[in-house]
Amino acid sequence: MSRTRKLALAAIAAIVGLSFNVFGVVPPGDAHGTPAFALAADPTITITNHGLNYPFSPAQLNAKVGEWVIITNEDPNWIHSVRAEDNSFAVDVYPRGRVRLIISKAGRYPYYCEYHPFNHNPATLTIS
Ligand SMILES: [Cu+2]
Repeated sequence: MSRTRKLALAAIAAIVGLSFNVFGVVPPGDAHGTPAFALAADPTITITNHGLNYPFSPAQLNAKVGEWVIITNEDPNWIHSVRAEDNSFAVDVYPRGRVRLIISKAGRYPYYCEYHPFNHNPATLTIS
């Protein structure tokens, strides 16, 4: 195996190690996760640390039913969550961690961080 290929496999392993699947939206039988690594094209919510503010970016994200939604926490210090206001899904994302969410039901899902409810911007995930 070439050195380049070994490095590529190590990089993929590192990404997979940081990622895990979350089941979103009841009924659970309709939600599913697949172990894999994120692609650049996946719709992504990024959480960053700006002092006392931890913006969700973009504030409005559109995705399709069954599509991977990647949540990346670039904050090196704090765990954050993405919890739908209607409790359809709730995921914790560790510092510098990444979670993949698959939502099986179309809808408009305003969400928040349960750990810092006043330090994030209002944000919505719209699934069509
Ligand atoms: Cu938070």
